[in-house]
Amino acid sequence: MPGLFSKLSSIFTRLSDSPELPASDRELYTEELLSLDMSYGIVERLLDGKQQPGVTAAAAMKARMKQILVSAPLIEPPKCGILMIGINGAGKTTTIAKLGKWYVDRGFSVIAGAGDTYRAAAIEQLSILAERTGMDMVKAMPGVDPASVIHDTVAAYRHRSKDVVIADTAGRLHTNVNLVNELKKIKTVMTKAMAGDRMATYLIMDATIGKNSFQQAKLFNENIGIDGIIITKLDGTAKGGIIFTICDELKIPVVAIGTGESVGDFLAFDKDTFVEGLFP
Ligand SMILES: Nc1nc2c(ncn2[C@@H]2O[C@H](COP(=O)(O)OP(=O)(O)OP(=O)(O)O)[C@@H](O)[C@H]2O)c(=O)[nH]1
Ligand SMILES: [Mg+2]
Repeated sequence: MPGLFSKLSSIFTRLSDSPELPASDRELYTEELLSLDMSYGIVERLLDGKQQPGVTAAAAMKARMKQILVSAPLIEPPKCGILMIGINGAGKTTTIAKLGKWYVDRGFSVIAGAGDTYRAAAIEQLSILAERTGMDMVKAMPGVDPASVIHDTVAAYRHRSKDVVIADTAGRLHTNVNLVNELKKIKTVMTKAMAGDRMATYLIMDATIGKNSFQQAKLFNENIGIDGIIITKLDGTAKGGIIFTICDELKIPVVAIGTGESVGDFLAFDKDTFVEGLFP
C-alpha cells in the first residue's frame, strides 16, 4: 500500500480494538474523512452503519467500505484489447505505458496504437514510452483518421500474434459532440476489428480534478460505454478518499490506479486488498 493512503490508514488504525466507535469521536472522524475527499453521504454511512454484536468497529468499517467500493480485475490476456478514453491531460498515454509494462512484466506481448493523430507530439510521446516499456507500436502521420490507425493496430496485433492491443485516443471534452462521435466510431471500428476477442474500454480519470469529473464520466459512459476506470495522479492529492466517492457516484469498477509519473507507478485495484491494507 503506497504511503499516499497513510492519512486514510491512520484514521482507521485507531479503530482496531474498540468494540464500537465512541460517540465522542464521531465529530473528529467526520471531519477527518471529509478532508480526504469523501462525500458526506459516504462518511455518514461509514460511521453510522448498524453494527452486529461481537463485531469490532474496525471489522464493521471494513465491511462497509467493501460495500461502497467497486473493483474489477484488469482485462486478462491473451487475446484482448483495451480502448483508452478521457479528457485532455487525464493521463491516457502515460497510463498506456504503465499498463503495457504491467502486462509485459507478466510475460505478455503488447502492441499500442497511436490513435491520437491530432498532435505529432502525442505520437512521439507514445513511441518513446513504447520503446521504454517493450511494447510494439503502430503509428501514422498526424492528421490521419484515428479510427483507421486503430483498425491497422488491431490488424498488426493479429498478424504479429500479440497478446494485448491498447489503443490511445486524443483527449476530448465529454461535451464536444463531434469528438464524442469520433470516439464512438473508433470504438465501433475497434470492436469489429477485434472479431470476437474480448475488449474493454477504460476511462482515465484525474483524481486531482475532484467532483467535476463525475459528470464527465457519466456522459462518456452513456455515449461510449465504460467497462472500468483508471484513476490517475492519486499521488497529487493525498486524498485517497476520492476512490470511495468515485465508486459510490458512478458504480463503475475501478480497475487500477496511477500513483506517479514513472511507468512503474501503477497498481491494479482490488477493493478487498485495498481495504485490508488500510488497517494494521
Ligand atoms: N503525478 C502524476 N502525474 C501523472 C500520472 N499520470 C499521468 N501523469 C502526468 O500527467 C500529464 C499528462 O499525461 P498524459 O499521459 O500525456 O495525458 P493524456 O491523457 O494522454 O493527455 P492528452 O493526450 O493531451 O489528452 C503528464 O505530465 C504525466 O506525466 C500520475 O499517476 N501521477
Ligand atoms: Mg495522450
